[in-house]
Amino acid sequence: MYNPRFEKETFKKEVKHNVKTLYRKTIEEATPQQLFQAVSYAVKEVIIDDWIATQNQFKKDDPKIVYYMSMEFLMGRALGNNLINMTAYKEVKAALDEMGIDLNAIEDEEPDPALGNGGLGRLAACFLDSLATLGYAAYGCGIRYRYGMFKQKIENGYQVETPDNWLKEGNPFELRREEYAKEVRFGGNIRVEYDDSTNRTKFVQENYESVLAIPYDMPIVGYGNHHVNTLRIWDAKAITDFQLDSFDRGDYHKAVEQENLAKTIVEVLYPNDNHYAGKELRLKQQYFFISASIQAAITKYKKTHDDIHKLPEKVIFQMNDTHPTVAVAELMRILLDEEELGWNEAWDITTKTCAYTNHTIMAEALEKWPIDLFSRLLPRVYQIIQEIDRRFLIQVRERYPGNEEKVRKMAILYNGQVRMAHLAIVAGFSVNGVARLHTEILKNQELRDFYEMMPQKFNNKTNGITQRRFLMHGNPLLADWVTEKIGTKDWITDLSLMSGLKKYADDSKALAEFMDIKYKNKVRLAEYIRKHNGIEVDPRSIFDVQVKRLHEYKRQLLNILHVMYLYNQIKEHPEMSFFPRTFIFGAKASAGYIRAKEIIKLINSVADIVNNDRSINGKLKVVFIEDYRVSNAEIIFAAADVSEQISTASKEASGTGNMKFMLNGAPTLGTMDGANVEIVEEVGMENAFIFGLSSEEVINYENNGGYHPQDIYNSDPDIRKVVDQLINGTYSNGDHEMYRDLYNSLLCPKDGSKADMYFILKDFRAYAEAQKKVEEAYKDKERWAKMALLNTACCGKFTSDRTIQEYVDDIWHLDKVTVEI
Ligand code: T68
Repeated sequence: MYNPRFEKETFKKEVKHNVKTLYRKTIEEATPQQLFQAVSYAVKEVIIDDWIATQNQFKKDDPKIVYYMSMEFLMGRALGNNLINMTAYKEVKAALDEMGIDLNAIEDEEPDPALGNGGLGRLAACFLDSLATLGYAAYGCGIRYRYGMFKQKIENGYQVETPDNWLKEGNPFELRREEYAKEVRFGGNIRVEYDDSTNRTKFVQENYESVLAIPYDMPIVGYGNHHVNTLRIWDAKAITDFQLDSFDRGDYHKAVEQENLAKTIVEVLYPNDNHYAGKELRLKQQYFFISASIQAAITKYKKTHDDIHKLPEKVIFQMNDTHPTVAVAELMRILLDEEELGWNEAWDITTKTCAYTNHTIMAEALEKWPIDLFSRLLPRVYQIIQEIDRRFLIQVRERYPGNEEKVRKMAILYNGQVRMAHLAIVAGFSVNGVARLHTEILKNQELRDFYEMMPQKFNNKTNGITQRRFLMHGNPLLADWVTEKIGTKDWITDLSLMSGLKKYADDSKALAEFMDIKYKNKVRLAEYIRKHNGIEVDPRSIFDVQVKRLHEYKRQLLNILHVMYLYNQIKEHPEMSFFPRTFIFGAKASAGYIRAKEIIKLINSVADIVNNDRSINGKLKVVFIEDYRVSNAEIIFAAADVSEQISTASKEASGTGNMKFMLNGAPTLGTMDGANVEIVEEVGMENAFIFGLSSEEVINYENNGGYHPQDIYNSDPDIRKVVDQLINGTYSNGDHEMYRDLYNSLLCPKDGSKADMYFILKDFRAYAEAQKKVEEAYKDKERWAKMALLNTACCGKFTSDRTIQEYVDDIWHLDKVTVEI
């Protein structure tokens, strides 16, 4: 047993006790939410012991620590995951059963912490899980947003956003740690002082506004090893007036201003994925959590080490995209102004401590802050960036004498902007992409100049996902079956063992069992859909699933246009053989992304018409799952037959949903993009459905001004019919304007962009053919079962345990910690 406190009678007592002391109630009287809280506090009690033990072990071993700096952590619910990782899920479920409490129902009471948009935030969460499981010392550093990712409602087919007040009932797993608060300063001016006694120039920030950053710690429980790391997310509080400079004391105006700053700074997560909006408050958020986190890391380091020069031996700051990149300048500021080091010493330390991960090549996602805004908000940090840039450009000119074009292309400060990616590359010792193809594109296209000048910095770390959440928790039936078949539970921490399933690829009995589990999971999803959408879907139909953020490059539009095409085919040829299909979508659109919202409306309009057309005998169903998020994702992956990964080649850096589908036995229908390339390499071309332009072809077209979608429209009547249906009222109650913008985007955009930028019509036929192959394959039950099983069997590479081990080996060089209990 993991911990005697999970022993049935002990645990039951604990829960009863909590219900009594927290709510003055009995188990029978408590509401489900109260039961969730009481159970969670009982679990937290156990976690805390391990948490303390882990910290004590750190004190003894003094391991190198990675600080994973991220604006986003899309954690998902904690209760079930913590129980899984403490290997106590089944015991606790049984104990609660005896009390008449259903653990699953209790889990559903937990708000789904959604402090992230999509892949980038969820990757951070998977990484924390793997770091703790592998026994490395790590902190996640982020922001405790009062409101996470908005809740999505669909009203009349349109997305409506409502606030995600996730802290409403209190978060039982967090600890507020007021005593570790740090001050963060914004604005004002820098006074330069010369100190004769030390011969040093001092830079003093004055007339600034400041806030107090208060950390909240959440435990990150490793699997079965008593290792508990910390996710530290910062809240903001006004600095009360007695802490103001004497000059400002009693300045009412200033006091109110600081209250407001504190309140707004952590108010809400920006709901844009792969898009840079350039909002001042966003930059404040970035500096706020970075300054607090770096200060805290330095304080912690100095407690037990007296030589700041050796910081790189004990500390790594990994920057999750450019959002935390201000970290390099903040670290320089602390080393220069507070530790009083010289520039070269400070630069040496910084460039050995900071590393950068790139997650996108989409131009619109690149962070370029206007210099006037940046220098006004962060005057000292800006000065430091100027100096970094000045020194860097000297090197560029040395390397490329007379090549001012290079200087312009590579400068950090250019054209009135601070290019955050350039800063991250110049100051980081490592620059990594998130899938092999993505890293190659970075090296050969987007970051070519930097790669040429500093090739040693560039490396690839193909993303991964945690099997603890996405198989054990999300798909317990399959998890147990895998354990039985390969005869060990060790896949939980060594996913390469999944290859032990390969020997069942031709075993009819095993295949039938595998498909029976899939069927049960489809029934579970069908029930979810009936409850939440009021739509009946047939679990015997093919569940064809595309769940991810809504973005033009991810091409949900291609998917729904193809559904429209299939519907036309069925109507025109009622006699044609057609295997029943359920197309399932789930996607949030950024609140301001109009075209993405039009696509959601279109999907729902098509669903309305198709689902209510009795004449097609339910052959085709379309479902848009409202409020796609981590908790329902677990149910969706488990139930999928087909994994739609159909981004325009070169655009999806990696994708991680693709890996979750694969793990759960859903073959990929996709383009050769991101990690799809590596998925196919693992599972074999014959066990996936690959179609469409290659990334080279796409890049080629792009470099030559695009292509002519009109030609396809003119020559292919099926495609023309579908495209015309966007503006002939078929899906809009006769309204010809509702989808005009989507129609225009394909043929003749009004905003000056290229027609069909994402090659939807270009790839349409290839997609339709690949879909036809899916149907053929599915009709052959054994063949399909074999494909599905082989996907699960070949997914070993895509665990985040492997990814983290690669980061450790190549970039972080952390020490393993064994927590002694
Ligand atoms: C995703 N990026 C990539 N960005 O699109 C995906 N962006 O291919 C990759 O698998 C994943 O990162 C993990 O590497 C994002 O999710 C954002 O969410 C984002 C958020 C704010 C600003 C820009």
